[in-house]
Amino acid sequence: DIARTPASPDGNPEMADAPVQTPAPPAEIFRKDYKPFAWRMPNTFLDFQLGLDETLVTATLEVERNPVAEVSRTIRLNGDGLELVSLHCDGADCEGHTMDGDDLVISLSGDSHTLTIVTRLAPSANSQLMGLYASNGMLCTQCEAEGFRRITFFPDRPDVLSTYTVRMSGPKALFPILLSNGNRTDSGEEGENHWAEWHDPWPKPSYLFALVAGDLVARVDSFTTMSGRKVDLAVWVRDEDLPRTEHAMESLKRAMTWDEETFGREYDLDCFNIVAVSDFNMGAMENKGLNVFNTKYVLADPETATDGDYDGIEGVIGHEYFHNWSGNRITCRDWFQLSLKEGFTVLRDQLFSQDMGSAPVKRIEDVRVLRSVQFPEDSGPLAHPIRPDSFREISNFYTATVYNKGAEVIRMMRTMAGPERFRKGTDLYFERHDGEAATCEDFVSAIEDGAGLDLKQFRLWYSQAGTPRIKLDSERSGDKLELTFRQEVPPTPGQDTKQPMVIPLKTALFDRGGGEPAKESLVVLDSAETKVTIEDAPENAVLSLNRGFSAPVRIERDIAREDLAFLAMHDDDPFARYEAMQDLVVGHLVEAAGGTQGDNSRTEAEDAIVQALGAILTDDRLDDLMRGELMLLPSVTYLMEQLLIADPALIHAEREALKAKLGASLGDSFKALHERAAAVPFAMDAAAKGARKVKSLALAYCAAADPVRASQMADEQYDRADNMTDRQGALMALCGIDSPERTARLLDFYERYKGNPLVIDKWFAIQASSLHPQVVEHVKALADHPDFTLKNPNRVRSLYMAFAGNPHGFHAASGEGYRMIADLILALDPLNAQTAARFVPSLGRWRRIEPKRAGMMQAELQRIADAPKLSRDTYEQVTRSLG
Ligand code: 0A1
Ligand code: ZN
Repeated sequence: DIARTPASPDGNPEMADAPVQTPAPPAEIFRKDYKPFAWRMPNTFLDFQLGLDETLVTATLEVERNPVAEVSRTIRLNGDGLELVSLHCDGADCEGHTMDGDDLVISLSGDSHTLTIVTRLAPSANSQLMGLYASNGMLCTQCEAEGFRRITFFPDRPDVLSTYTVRMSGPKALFPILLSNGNRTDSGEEGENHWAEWHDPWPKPSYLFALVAGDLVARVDSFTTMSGRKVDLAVWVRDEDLPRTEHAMESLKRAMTWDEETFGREYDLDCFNIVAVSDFNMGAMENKGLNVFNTKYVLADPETATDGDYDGIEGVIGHEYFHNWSGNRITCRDWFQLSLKEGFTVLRDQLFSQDMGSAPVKRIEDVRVLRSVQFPEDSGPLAHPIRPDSFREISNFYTATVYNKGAEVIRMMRTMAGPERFRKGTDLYFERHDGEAATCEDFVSAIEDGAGLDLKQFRLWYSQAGTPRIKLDSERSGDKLELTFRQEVPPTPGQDTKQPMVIPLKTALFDRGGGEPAKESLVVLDSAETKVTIEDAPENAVLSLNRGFSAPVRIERDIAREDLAFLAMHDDDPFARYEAMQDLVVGHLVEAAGGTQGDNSRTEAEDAIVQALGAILTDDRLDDLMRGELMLLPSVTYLMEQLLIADPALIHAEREALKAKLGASLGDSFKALHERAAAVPFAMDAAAKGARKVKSLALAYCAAADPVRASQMADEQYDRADNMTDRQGALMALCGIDSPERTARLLDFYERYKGNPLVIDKWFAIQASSLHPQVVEHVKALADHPDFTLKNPNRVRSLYMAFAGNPHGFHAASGEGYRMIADLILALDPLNAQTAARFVPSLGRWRRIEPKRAGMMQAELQRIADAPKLSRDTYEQVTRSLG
């Protein structure tokens, strides 16, 4: 049984009063221990008597023996801090039942029974935002991964599928809108109260259950599917937010069309509802027919949302919608298979966004996220395979590895098969496993059979953690170029030795003499050492490698600076061009921060970068969206990843110095670019979005070189702004400069947007991520601001995630940054364990940081570990991080 022993106290009101004991460490659960559940749950009826302070839930569960599981005389129903009001079995008092921790274990003698369970919930007191909770006067649920057990006793595991019928009733004045999964089948009024009944015809696991009740209004629309069925669409928000829902609705319709055209997937209910809530632990949730979203991924208008926000909304709306097939119609057998739905759905949302906008730019953005978030995870104490082997708290495994590396792994299959054969593979997967709770192995086999690939060795990507390193040596003999690729997968916690992986690398050879580039070819590495010979290689051949980032690996090779500069200017693969530019900068900064660079070499490196960037600024073959990518310097996190032991202050200082040098050397070009971009009127097309992107980047370079003059430019950009992208860009530049304008503009921004929580989040985040010398003091003061609260995850993240990602604040030499994050974790843990635990990884990087800071980080982790009462979430992350 994969159900496990109960949670440590997590702030549930019922548990808060329990006597304080030293809790046993939470149990570790293993993938290998999976066993099917002994019972089936064909039909589930839920009746909710809704109230903000108290909700009564009557669950009527049909249970019958599962013929393919071991026979059991009991049924274990998971609970988490539940108050049991009554329990009946087949209409009579149920005698044979016990509590095992939070779980309810009931003796059952026959082959099928009906259990009736009444539980009492306190939604307003639910600060964990899991199960049923109150947000802004409305009620909503979050059940993935194990939140349904906070609503009623149930086999809360994804392989138990049931057909749900939900009735809910409550005061009409408080909850005029009543929503659940599937289609509404009936409704009525009873005095002050009203009720609605919903039926979801598709059997689903409990984590996809949802209910929403509140005073909401909808933007409605409709979509006709490819087989001609009409689907009613609605985006539900609070009244004042209605004008900001157009983009979400348009994104939804685009996603529905795209999934039909690209994956042949059609929607399967009569309605599709999206609800925006302001208190939410994650981005959004794919509950069947009733997606619940963080307001951040729904609400947008040009005045309050940036271009990045617009893209985020399109991507997340797509992601949740695509889950209807990759996640809901085919779900996961157990939580170890999470990447089955998440890796595949991330790939689907990435391809969707690629098709909706600039494909190369989207690819570059996705790789940037992977390398700055997932690569550090893969090289640190929390490294795990995309299909983990064990966990204590599943919420901790909603990671960049499971999501983003998971997507890369499936993308590699697609690269090896080509899009048409890949589609045959996914068609077979959907056909074979529709209606099932499947495994990653099922997915790989379907792709293997449908696409005609041999993925035997490729499966290692599911079991081995760590980012493979490829070392390339090349040797010329006559006209031939001999390439030797050596691969190595570094050891990770619990995995000391690794086997060679299958690594598809797209390559092309360029002739620096000006000849045509050779046709792109795919080199597939599958052994520790692979040799490739290129015949008739031109004298000045330059190899372009891992084009489009065809494999999520690190490449190490000796390549001349001139060759990189050549690729940065001429490679016809946009990603490779970006990569060459990054490598040029990384090479210099790593040497500079490592102290291994002489003066001459520094000047030469800087000159090469100035020259390459100068060419990029004026290259009229580039569109501005792409130009913006090429202008970005690698992040400090990414740079730190390149060093075994990093000094964050040194890296940050060198990066800022380079920015200033570039700003000074190319000052005129930056100003000209800024001027040209400022003249482009506001629109949502690629050209205008590109102009806004390069505008704020040019401003940032100018600010690094000449803060006083740039202050004026920023001031002007701020004043002229008719959209949030420009206004935020200007404020970010101003925020790093110690000047009177800074204070005035921050005040202006606050006054302008004080009624809009999402924009006030930006106000906090801009200050917490600023380059200002006093950023630590600023963040401390902001924590005492009347608008700051630990109760809203968006607000917490806007201040503290931004700060934890600000190298210059977080890694302050005094250790104050570390202390602040540890204090936050301790304060937040009892309120919202999931969100608290997400701050641990930033401290967990200590082994890769210079000794003085490492000691302070480790001490803060230890201080958290020593706290008397930690949630399972934080306990697991802290103990793994201390290792
Ligand atoms: N399945 C969702 C992510 C998600 C997971 C857990 C949550 O609980 C707070 C919420 C959302 C997705 O991939 O979008
Ligand atoms: Zn997802």
